[in-house]
Amino acid sequence: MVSRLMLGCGSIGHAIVDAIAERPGSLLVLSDDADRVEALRENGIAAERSDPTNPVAIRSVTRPVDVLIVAGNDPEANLAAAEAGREAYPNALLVAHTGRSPPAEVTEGIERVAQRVIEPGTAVAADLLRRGGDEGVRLRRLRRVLRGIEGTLAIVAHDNPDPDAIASAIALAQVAAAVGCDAEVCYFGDISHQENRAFVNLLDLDLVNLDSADDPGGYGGFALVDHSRPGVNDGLPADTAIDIVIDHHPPRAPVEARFVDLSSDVGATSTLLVDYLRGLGVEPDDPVATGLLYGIRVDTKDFIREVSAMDFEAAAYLLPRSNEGVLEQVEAPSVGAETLEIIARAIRNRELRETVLTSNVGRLADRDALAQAADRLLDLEDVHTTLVYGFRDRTVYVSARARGADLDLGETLRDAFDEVGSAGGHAGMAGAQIPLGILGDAESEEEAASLSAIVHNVITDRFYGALRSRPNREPTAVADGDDGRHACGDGDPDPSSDPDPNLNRDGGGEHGSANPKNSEGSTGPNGPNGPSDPDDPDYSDADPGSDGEPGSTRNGEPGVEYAGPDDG
Ligand SMILES: [Mn+2]
Repeated sequence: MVSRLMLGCGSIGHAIVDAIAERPGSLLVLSDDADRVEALRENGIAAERSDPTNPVAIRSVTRPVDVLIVAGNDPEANLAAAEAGREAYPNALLVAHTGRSPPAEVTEGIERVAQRVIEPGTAVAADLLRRGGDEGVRLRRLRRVLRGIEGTLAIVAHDNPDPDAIASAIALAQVAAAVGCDAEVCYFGDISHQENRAFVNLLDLDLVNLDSADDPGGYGGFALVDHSRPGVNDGLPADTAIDIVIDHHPPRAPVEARFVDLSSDVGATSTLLVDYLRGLGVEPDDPVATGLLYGIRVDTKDFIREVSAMDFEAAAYLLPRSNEGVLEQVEAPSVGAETLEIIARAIRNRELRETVLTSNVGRLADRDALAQAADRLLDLEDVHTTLVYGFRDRTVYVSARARGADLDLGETLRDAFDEVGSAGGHAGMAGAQIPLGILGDAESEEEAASLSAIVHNVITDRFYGALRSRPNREPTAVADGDDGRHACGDGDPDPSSDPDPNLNRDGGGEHGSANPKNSEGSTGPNGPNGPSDPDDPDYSDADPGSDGEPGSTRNGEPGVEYAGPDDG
């Protein structure tokens, strides 16, 4: 049983408490906030009032501690708690949250004492579940089981294995080799699908095709990947003693093995294997990385089916290590390398505030990828709104998505960006463009980085500012001084029926971005998945006579534009 001690309990702490409440093992929370302790106790969580930054107070907890979790909101307090926790329990696995907006020295200090660091923006349940300490315990256990195998370990994929099963098996073989365990990747049945065959051939994988008539007794141990029971979807005798099971399918019957990882909150077993490789410090070789990436893509249907934050992170990790050329030969990829790179960057740079995710992808080669990134990130758990942006050709491009009808994104983006550029779209899907003027001529990496930082500040300040002043899409009420803007969209959750949003604006002095190909026009019957990119209205192309547009009049004076006051 894992014994966990939490030091400080902010919003991340609560998320972790919720995530591990159902898990085996114990949890005790130390906090100096009497109200918080009271609230936790009312919810049946063991909590004590004590100073979480005092080693003596921490040590006075009279039970063994396997995992220490530092989870307050305040960065400095978290650093102090991490150091105190490390001093009190030198051998415990220390998982520490940096707190909100941590200064660099806090992050560095925490990285010095903690084995795992939870950075802001990773507050996704599946993530926390693993990072909340269980992962470290799991890694040690897997290593122990692998080391204990005498002879050769048979890593068995399910019958007629798919890429996820094959990739997971070869990845586990690499993990086994790294800890000194000899392993063979095996399967029953055929690899019949031509893409799967090409996959095995191009990666030059060494797989053993077993026959159920064979006696499997020659192996020193058995691991099952991408399925969980011997004799069910594989050719092993049902009474085979299993050492390791790693699978992402919810089991239909109890699973018995010395090591079991059944994490059904990820889209692919390959994602789980990425976690083991990273956790154990095993750098995946080229076929393993390529195979795992392909496994994730196939199992999540290119990141649209049952995809989790961990799948995206795993893909982002694998992408630079994998051989894109091989995958291109295996299939005609429906997501190009460029697009995947933008999506990966969007994942890596994501910032999450409650349910709103923003991400700066920096310099763009392909702006169509923005819309796809905004779409995909909306699949993340607990994310209701996404805003992804980047820049190219002296222009910042913004793409945003929302689900649920309580926010009108088109209006929000107009509020946020019309003053400095042009914006359009409807409730669930919107875009904006902001000219950078000469500021956009960043040539060197350094200039691009500082430009990226400026863009980040401007976009997030304006967007969150607009969100605050327009928190909800009220079905009937019209906010003071806001007359007209809601007139057409009110109470109508179906964005495709919104007429041209620009007509909502009263023309006096304020120039709507009169754009004939705005998103409403292009969503029509095709809906959000239509062939045209609905949210990136190309205002400048469509409207050559845009001199009067607020955005373009400021073209030449970006400094003034960005230093200017926010929307009042
Ligand atoms: Mn699978």
